[in-house]
Amino acid sequence: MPGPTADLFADDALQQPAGREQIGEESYVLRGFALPWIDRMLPELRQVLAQSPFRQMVTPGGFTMSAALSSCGELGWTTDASGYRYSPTDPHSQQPWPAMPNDLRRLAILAAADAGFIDFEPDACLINRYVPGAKMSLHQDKNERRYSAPVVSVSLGLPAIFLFGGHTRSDRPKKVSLFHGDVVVWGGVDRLRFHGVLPIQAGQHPIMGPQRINLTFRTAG
Ligand code: MD3
Ligand code: FE
Repeated sequence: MPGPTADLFADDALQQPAGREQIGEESYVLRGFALPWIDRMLPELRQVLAQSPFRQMVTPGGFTMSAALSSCGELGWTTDASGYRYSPTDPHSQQPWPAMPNDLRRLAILAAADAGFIDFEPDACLINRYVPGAKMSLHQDKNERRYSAPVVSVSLGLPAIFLFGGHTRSDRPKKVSLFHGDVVVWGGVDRLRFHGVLPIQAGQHPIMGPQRINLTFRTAG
């Protein structure tokens, strides 16, 4: 019989706290990580959206994106006929984007650290809103100046099936279900993998209603 110092941590499964799932070499789903933060996040999110409301953007190819977007932080992401880019101002108001609220920033930094990325300094938070039927086609995120920082995403509301592809568009993506309160951290060798979101299924979330909101924190500048 093992003694009192039996090797509790010999089992690999015990090395990772329950709720952390590795989905790539340097990517992790932190199940429910944001749940204790929801009550602080939602009023902050509401304030950001009062200043920079969701809008549907048009890609350089002339397609209207089905997800509606906003941003907060020093930089926000926009797209129009002339291309994709980060900008310090909201093109609608021509004012700076709303500041990144404190709790949102702290949550992103703690999640990054939990996945092993210490000293994450996000300067941009993109906010995507999906109504049922909205999706995001496979793409890479390449507008950030450096790829050394991870991307942290927080899922709120209706569930989504996230597509986690490879380094070429034709690599068959893995499907990962994401639920309200889940946080995902992507970094290192996974940072430039293709990814997307399948069309959101109709439904009602008890807190968020008939929508999914995704926040992605990045170091863009
Ligand atoms: C993996 N958003 O805003 S979050 C995006 O659920 C975007 O709204 C999706 O893709 C959403 O660009 C997915 C996850 C995400 C974001 C950036 C990544 C995953 C990533 C960058 C590299 C690898
Ligand atoms: Fe993306």
